[in-house]
Amino acid sequence: MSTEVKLPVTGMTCGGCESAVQRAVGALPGVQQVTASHRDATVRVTFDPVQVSREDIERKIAQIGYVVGAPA
Ligand SMILES: [Cu+2]
Repeated sequence: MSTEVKLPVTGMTCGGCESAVQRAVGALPGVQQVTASHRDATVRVTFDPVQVSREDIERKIAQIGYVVGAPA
């Protein structure tokens, strides 16, 4: 079982930020693939919704200092 979401994420400014997000979200159980883009301000995540929720993923991104949601 897998589903994909594309989250708007503000605050990533370089490849290092992308790596940090990919590492943190990728470490969650049930996350299969993470692609972060600071240019597009998006994080695309493929995950098993039985093991992890979109809210869990959003919480993890916020924990490491980025803002989930479009810029104001
Ligand atoms: Cu950066």
